[in-house]
Amino acid sequence: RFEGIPMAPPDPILGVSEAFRADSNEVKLNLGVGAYRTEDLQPYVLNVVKKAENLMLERGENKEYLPIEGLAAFNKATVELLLGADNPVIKQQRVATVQGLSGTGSLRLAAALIERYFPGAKVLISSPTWGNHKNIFNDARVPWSEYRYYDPKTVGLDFEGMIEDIKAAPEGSFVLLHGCAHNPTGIDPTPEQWEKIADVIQQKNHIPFFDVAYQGFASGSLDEDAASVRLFVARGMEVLVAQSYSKNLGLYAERIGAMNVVSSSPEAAARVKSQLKRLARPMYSNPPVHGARIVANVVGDPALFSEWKAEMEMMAGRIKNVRQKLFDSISSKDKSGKDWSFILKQIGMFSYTGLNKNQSDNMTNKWHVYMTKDGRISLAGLSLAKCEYLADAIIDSFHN
Ligand code: PLP
Ligand code: TYF
Repeated sequence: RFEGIPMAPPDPILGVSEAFRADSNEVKLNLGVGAYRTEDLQPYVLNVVKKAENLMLERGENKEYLPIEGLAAFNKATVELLLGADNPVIKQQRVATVQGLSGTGSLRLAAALIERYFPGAKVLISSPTWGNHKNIFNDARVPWSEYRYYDPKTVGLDFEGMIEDIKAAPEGSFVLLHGCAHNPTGIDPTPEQWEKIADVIQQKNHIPFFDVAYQGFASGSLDEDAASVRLFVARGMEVLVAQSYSKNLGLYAERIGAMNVVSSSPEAAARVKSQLKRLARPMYSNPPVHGARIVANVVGDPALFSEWKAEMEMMAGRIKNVRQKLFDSISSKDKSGKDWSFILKQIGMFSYTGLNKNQSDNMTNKWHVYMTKDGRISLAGLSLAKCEYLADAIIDSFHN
């Protein structure tokens, strides 16, 4: 009976927003969830999204069910955006693409595929990683273990550790990689390091599994941010790629993304696609249409597409500006001699501050700065005007 069901713990990231809403102090700052805000700290709907929605209204598009695999125009646009329109694997029909329920749903679908067709295979995930990765594989009953990624001593990548752990994993494991703007650390491998990662993955017959949640948000360039994925695909490898449009098109609540499986032949791709559809059907039957149409319209229209790129650069640029201002504020205020340059080295939406749990608690309890307990702050939720205040809070908490 229901009386026996225990209370579930809150989500470590989305739970932060709940705590933020409950705080009545005016100085409060929500740096928990990775969601873009304007300089006035308001949510932002991209102009290209509004334009695409107007077009859709004018056309009077209907609300009939989509096929299980999603909107054809979206699936074409999304794989071309990821791999480049002239990528040979697309022409060779070696990619199985299905629309998914954003990044999370797409990852979950791939996890179900792994559980069904690679029983016992392990997924290697970075330590640390986005909190939901472990939940996704746990719920899909896919075993996972961690590879070293972040080195607190250098506040950088533990590249040697990463390579050793990938080498030591059982042959044929799946290696989950963040395509760009690693969440939560903001630290990505260099192009040379990506080559070496691809080398060991190939040697060990592992399967690379990319999570691409920030294409266009790391460098401001869609192509540059997909370079890691394209490098693996260019080697002829089989690759899994989950995509999300939550961040780069600001479509968080529309739940739009895709799962792409680059296979060794068109026949294998067709079979994989049929199985992805079979897995989707009893879970959610077919995906929502609204976000898919927005993406298809924006990517499919040259004028909207270039406007989107400009808006993405604007968003990425605003985050870079607050990153610089935060660094300037902290370095001028802090007299301890601590090296804060890691703030500038990290990329994407987040800064991984190195604040421990107690220090993070001090940020929230004393300063009303809401953030995750791993020391991550979302710079997308920070304004230039609040950098000085945040610098005071961080310095106080560090030397606390
Ligand atoms: N993967 C990573 C690394 C993320 O940071 C996120 C959050 O944006 C996601 C996946 C999935 O988010 P969504 O389900 O909103 O696409
Ligand atoms: O890391 C983040 O903040 C984003 C948003 O269950 C997010 O990826 C956080 C938690 C979650 C889903 C999305």
